Amino acid sequence: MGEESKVVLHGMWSSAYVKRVELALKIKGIPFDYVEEDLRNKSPLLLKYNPVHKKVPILVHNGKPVCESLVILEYIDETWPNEPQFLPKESYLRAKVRFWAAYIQQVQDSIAQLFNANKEEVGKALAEVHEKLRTLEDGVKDLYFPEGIPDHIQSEKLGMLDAMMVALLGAFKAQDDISGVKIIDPAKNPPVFSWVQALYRLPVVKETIPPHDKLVGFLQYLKQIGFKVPTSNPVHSLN
Ligand SMILES: N[C@@H](CCC(=O)N[C@@H](CS)C(=O)NCC(=O)O)C(=O)O
Repeated sequence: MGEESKVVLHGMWSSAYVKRVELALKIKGIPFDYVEEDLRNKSPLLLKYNPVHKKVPILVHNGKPVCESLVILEYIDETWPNEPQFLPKESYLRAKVRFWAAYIQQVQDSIAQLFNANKEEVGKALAEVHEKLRTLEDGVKDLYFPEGIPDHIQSEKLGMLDAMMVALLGAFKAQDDISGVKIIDPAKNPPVFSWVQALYRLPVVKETIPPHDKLVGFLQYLKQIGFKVPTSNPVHSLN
């Protein structure tokens, strides 16, 4: 790859936001270098490339940084228009996918709240997550799965919502072990459960998700030190 098409991803191994970008690059077949950042000791490059939020992921393309995971996904789709297209061509459908991508982000925030909740709050927080997942199921059914959720999803057909789901539920699957609650419950959200299962069967997804035991250990450590899992609301972020 020539210097003129150099892609570098600055990330952190357990970050769901980073994972969705990593997955998008792999699905599109874009070669990239990866730089692991220590978020407790941010590198001068991280601060230079993302002086506003000082967060990862950051995609650096030919020396130019792009920040914010959803913005990065769209940038990738526009810059490398090969299949799969993450967003549909038709503008109304694009708007709908963007809407539900933002909604999945909100679900992710609710799941983070669940991890942060104390024993008394957990039941209510979990019910809220399941309710939001039901809303998501209803919303994406016609758009994404007019014929129902298939057992098998091809990686050449993955879209933006798949990337969001993998990152959201993949990383947080380990939270079931920490919070002692079932976030993706086949009894409560059968379509979401099937969707995630189908995504997990893809080798590209398997190789992107952090190792389960490592993630569980990391989340346990964070819980011990009273760390609040970041949400897209800056109030709850690592700072
Ligand atoms: N809205 C951002 C959120 C990114 C984010 O919260 N990244 C976390 C890692 S999971 C981070 O870099 N935290 C560092 C900090 O908050 O200082 C996105 O979608 O990219």
